[in-house]
Amino acid sequence: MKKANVLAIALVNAIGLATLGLGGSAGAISNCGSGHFCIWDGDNYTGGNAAALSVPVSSCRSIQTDPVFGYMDNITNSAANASGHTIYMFDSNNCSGAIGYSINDGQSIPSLGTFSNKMSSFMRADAYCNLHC
Ligand SMILES: [Ca+2]
Repeated sequence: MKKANVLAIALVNAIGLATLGLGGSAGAISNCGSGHFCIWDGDNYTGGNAAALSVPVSSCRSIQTDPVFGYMDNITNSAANASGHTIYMFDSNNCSGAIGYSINDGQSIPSLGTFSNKMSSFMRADAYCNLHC
């Protein structure tokens, strides 16, 4: 299972935007594979950079230090959540500091507004609350 996830991530990265699809806002969540948290550097699920990320069960995932997806640090402007869980996004690395944005499962956000170009890490809300709430 873990190897399959890693392979899927590698393929998405290699194929890039074609895999995520850029068919406009209507396709945002349908183009984000089940179990993934998808981010784009442009508003409305567009732009030259995107990623479909696996979501750790209980730990923070830092974009800033990610060997594969480090290019997405501080450039995310839109997001879709097909992970099956509410996700909290953070401006800081390691999910430290204030929660910058919350996105529910099945939700697509065409513009992160004041949180645009800030996301550096993310975490499942339930896992975060197990530690901090
Ligand atoms: Ca940041």
